[in-house]
Formats: sequence, structure tokens, C-alpha cells
Amino acid sequence: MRDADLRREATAVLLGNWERGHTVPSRRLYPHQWSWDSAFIAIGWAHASPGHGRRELESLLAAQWADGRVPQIVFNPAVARDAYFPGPDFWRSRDVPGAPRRETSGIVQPPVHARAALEVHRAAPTLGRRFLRRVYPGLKAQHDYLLRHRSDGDGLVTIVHPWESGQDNSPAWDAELTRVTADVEVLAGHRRHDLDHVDATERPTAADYARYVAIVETYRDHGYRDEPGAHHFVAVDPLFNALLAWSEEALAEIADVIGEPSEPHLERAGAIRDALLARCYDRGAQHFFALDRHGARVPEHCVGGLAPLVLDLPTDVVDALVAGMSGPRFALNDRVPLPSYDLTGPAFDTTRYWRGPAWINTSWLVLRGLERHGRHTEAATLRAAMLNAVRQEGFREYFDPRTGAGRGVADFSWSAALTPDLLATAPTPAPRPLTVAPS
Ligand code: 2M8
Repeated sequence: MRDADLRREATAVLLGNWERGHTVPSRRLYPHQWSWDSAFIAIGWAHASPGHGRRELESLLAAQWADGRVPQIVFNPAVARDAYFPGPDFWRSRDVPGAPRRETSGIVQPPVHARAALEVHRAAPTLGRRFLRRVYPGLKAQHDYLLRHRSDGDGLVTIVHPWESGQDNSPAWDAELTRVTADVEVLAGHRRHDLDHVDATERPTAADYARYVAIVETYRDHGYRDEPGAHHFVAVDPLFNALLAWSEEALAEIADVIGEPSEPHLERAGAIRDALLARCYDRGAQHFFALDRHGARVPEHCVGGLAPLVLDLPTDVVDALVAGMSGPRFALNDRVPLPSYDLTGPAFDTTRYWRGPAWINTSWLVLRGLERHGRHTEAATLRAAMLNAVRQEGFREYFDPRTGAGRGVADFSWSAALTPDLLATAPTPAPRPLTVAPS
């Protein structure tokens, strides 16, 4: 397929999923607005229509809570209340002081939004300056909430639900989840609509879902206040923290454009980067690991452990991460994007969601990291793999990490959204040496 056709198809998916002010991740499986999806989607809109990108981010921020949290899900009132589980009647944000009028969930997702806002601005800089002025306070408040209310006390921020990582059933959360006692009976009064759209072997198990529900119920009973006893689940995710630092760098650039002080943002970015290196980076394993609630490293190699590449890192760490992704665990190649989890790991599963399948957004983050560090050969290989996957299988939610077969739903928004970005940033091929005809 020609690049122009692929770009057109990607834009058609975004338009098909556009829903008056935001883009649903999938019409069938995810019929509302999701937080980090909207950030990746806005980056795609920046290429096709920056105006849509601005609205995407502004509609999300319109549902920000008074304490600064940007919710994981913003529910669309026009969609049936039980179309997605857990829906608005489960989260009950309407009962919480400080929650917005539009109903939302009460947890967050990885903060990649300031980065997205900067990219949308760059696509249309003249118009964008006013946009940046409008979104800057909300983006800053989003980060302030995380740094104030979710600090682990040692330079990093915690997540309090596996859904907050975006990598829902990653093996990195298995041990922490075993602390949560929940009977699958808690699901009795609910219906999991995800299983109507995707095979159960691809989705989190019933035992996982019971725990996901139990964790929310306790947080909800505490009015979603981050206070003692509110959290059954606590972990530090390297991807979440890397994106927070990367977005702080973006906030610094945004601050420069609109005449606000940028230095505090750069300081915050540097401090998070230093804490990631000191606490999550394992020199022996040459990988960034998640931390459990006590700050101990969880030695599972997940793709999120490559995400700190988006930051300024020492050369030896970059070399080690690149070696790790090129080795048997992640098997960097030009046909299939990076697996979400170690191909050789004990919990590896080719089909189950974030326990192996290859996702476009996480490979895109690693690609940005490789580019930042001038690792053009590996970047070209990864870009080729991502484009190959969507060309062969369409804009699927995820892909079998060994065969590249498309899995999950079709017409998935962030897989479509990041494709025009891949095509736009593809480096011009190196000029081939001219063959000199023998005289
Ligand atoms: C998936 O997560 C939702 C819950 O947030 C679900 O499984 O129902 C994850 O892949 C997450 O990263 C993503 O943001 C969301 C919507 O695409 O779906």
C-alpha cells in the first residue's frame, strides 16, 4: 500500500471514531474518552487536522478534577450507561466534591498530554499559541496533583491501580495484585462487555477483574482521596514516571512560548530522571524495572522499562537498553513491533493483552527515545516494523509479537493516529552511491 493511501486510511479511522469533541479508542470496545489514548490521538490529529487535536485535549481537560487529576475515562452521556464496564454508575464520580459535572472514572493514566499539546502546537504554531495559553494551567495542575498526592517520598510517583499504568495486566503488577483479596463473586452483579468484542483468551482474567474492581471500591469509599487506607495497590511504573518527566520537558517548552518560567519544569524533569536512574535502573539486568510498594525492584522485563529512553540518559545506559531490545527478550526486527513483555519471560503470553502482544503506542515511545539518542539504525528498524504491522493487518489494537497477526479490536484509534506521525517523520533514505559505468 502506498504511503498516501495508508495515511488516508488512518485519517478515515480517526474521523470514524470522532465523537463531537473527542475520539473514542474503539466504537465497540471503548465507547468513551480515554486519557492517554486522547494524547496519542491528538498527536495523530496534529498531522491530519490540528484543530481536532486541540479539541481532543481541551475536551479531556474540561473533565479535570478540582485537585488536578485528569481522569482515565470521561463518560459520554449520549452512550448507554452500561455500554462499558465499569461504567459511570460504578465509579460514582457525581457523589464526589471536586469532580466535574461530566461523569468520569476516579483514577488517572500515564501523563503524556503536555507532550501531545506541544506537538499539536508545533503543527499550527500561530494559532497554537492561544491554545497553549489555555491548556498550560490544566497540564501544570495535572503534574502538580501527581507530584503532591502520588509522591512515593523518594522522587517518583506511584500508581494506585494497574489501569493507571495503561499496561493493565502486565506481569509487573502480578505480585502486588496477589495482596488484594477479591472473590470473583464481586463480579456477579456486573457484565463484562469487553468479552462481547474480544476473545476471553486475549483479555485479563476474571480473577484479575475481581481485583481491579475491589481496588476501585476501596478508593471510591475514601472519596478518591489519596489518604491512608485508600489504596490496596501501590506501585511505581517506569513508563508512567518517564512520561511525566518527558511531559515536564514539554511543559518547559510550552512555558517558554507563552512567557511563563520554564526552569521549574526542567528541574522537575531532571529530578524524576535522576530518581528513575537511581531506583528503577538495574545495572546488572540493564533494564528499568517497576518498584513494589516498598520500593523493591520487580524483575520483570516489560516494554515500559525501555520508555525512559525518551529522556536524557547516560550513553552507557542507552547502549545497554538498545542491546536489551535487540536481544532475545524484545527481538527488535523490521516486521513486528516490540512485545509488551519479555519473549523469554515466565509469564509471557502471545495473546493476552499486555503480557506479550505488541502495541503501537509503546513502540512509538521507544522510537522517539531512539531518535533522541541518535540511534538511527535501530529507529529505522522499529519504524519499519510498526508500519509493516499496520500495513499487513490494519489498525488493530495489538499484534501477536511472534507472527505479527492482528489481535484485539480493528480500527483502533491510537494505532491509526500514530501512523501519519511515523510516515511524516520517516527520514529520507540515505542517498545510494551512484554506479559509475565502466569506461
Ligand atoms: C485498556 O484499558 C481499559 C481500562 O482502562 C480496558 O481494558 O477496558 C488499556 O489498553 C489502556 O491502556 C487503554 O487506555 C484503554 C483504552 O484503549 O484500554
